[in-house]
Amino acid sequence: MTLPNRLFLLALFNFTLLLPAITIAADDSNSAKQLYTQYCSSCHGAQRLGGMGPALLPGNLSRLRKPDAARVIQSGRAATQMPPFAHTLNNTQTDLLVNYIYEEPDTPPEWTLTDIQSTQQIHFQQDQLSSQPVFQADLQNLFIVVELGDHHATLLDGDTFNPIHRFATRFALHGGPKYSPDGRYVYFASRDGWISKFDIYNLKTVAEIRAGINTRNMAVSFDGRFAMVANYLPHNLVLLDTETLSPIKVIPVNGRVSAVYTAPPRNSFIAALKDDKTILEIPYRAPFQVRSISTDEYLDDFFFDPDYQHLIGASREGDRGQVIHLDSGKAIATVPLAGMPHLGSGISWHYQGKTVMATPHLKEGKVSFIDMSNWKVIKQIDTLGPGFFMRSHDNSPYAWVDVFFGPNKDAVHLIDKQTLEIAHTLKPEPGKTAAHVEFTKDGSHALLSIWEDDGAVIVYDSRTLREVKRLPMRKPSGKYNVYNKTHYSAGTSH
Ligand code: DHE
Repeated sequence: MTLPNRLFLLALFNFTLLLPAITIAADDSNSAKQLYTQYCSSCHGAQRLGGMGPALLPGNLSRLRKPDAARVIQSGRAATQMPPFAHTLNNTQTDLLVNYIYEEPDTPPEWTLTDIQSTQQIHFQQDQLSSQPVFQADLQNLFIVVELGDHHATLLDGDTFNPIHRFATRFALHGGPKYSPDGRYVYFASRDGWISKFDIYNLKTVAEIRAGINTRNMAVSFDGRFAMVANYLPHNLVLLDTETLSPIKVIPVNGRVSAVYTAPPRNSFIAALKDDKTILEIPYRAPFQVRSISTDEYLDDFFFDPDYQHLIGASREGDRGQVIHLDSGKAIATVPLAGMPHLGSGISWHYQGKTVMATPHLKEGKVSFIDMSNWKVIKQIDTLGPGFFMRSHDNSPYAWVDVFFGPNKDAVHLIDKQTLEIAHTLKPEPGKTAAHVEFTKDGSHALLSIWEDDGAVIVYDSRTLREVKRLPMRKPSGKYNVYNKTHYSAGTSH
């Protein structure tokens, strides 16, 4: 037998040995698909794009570990329509389903302008609703508190700290809700791409639309007319008319969008991409022409100086930030920032005659302070662990930073804004995650989340640090004050 023939037979032999495995794998995938069609598709959609239940695609499931997904299938999910399947599906079938939903679909899912339009729901016409609020409170000192535990939000009176109204939201909201400039409307984005418009004065969700399959965040223009939605899937930005949430334009981009923010002095939206070294700027006026700025690094996370002249961004993998002058599009500085700075959570304040920005780090227990006039790191301090969120207020002497990750997740540091040292460390409820602070309009009180399913929002007197009130809530995450957000207060997120 010639050598090529022998090699061919050997290959055939090896292939025959592999055959049963391949057949079993193909059977598995067929039966997994059948199981999916039989038990899951009516709620999660035939293409796994979501329906009454969330989308079941690898990108949408990236924060859920496979064993947890198996547990949800077997036991159901509290506070949702997801029933337990333990009596219907055995462990093998459950594992088949889990593996199936974590696999990329054979054909990449699409979500076209027509798909977006087909999901639009106008629950109430704006002119049918009163322009006067149906409750009494300082309309500028209201808070929206997002409760992730059972997918609700609470409207809170920022003077009395009494809840005014609690309402259902879409599943898994993420990112800060955005207010209209007058504070009457608040817009929410869910990880599954649903954008909801809630009329605070009338306590009603007035319009909804699904702008993407896997959404990062959204921004609302300074004049309140437009919303821009940043998506991971599809790879695009979607511009909406805020009145009805009708889509105006779909802007395809190269890869996933890291985030989009509004830049008020520039009258534009600014976005960066995770898979393309590019910043995009889109003005708030038709034809919404996109300007591209090339960068040296990928920008997973970014922040702006107060007048939106510069953007400081960093990649998740890198050990430095880069500063881009937005008008010229040129990189003007590199900032040494190892340990994954969470620049999106950055805040700034006046310190020794200049503006200083502070950022926690997601991989190291430290906070970095950067002089925004020369982009030098002027100080780094150690914390009890990596932090996620930072907040302050012009009237507060402290910048609050949580210790979101690790054994000290129950601690919160208060950094003295003039010494840049930790002045106090609070442990609001030992053993329970304490995170995310937001101030009242006048900065007199700070509201902090006990980020647990049986959690709470704790109201502190922001000077004496005395606990004033504790409101039980279901895994409260972010809290957003109307005045601070609509006035782009330097101590809060934008
Ligand atoms: Fe967030 C804001 C990105 C994981 C809770 N998060 C943001 C924003 C971005 C972002 C870009 C700013 C959007 C805005 O407000 O317009 N978040 C990311 C990630 O890349 C990351 C690390 C991974 C991911 O899976 O997306 C991530 N985020 C989380 C969580 O695991 C958190 C803790 C729980 C959750 O909701 O999923 C979480 N992110 C938040 C919150 C905000 C946020 C509460 C708004 C903060 C604010 O004060 O404005």
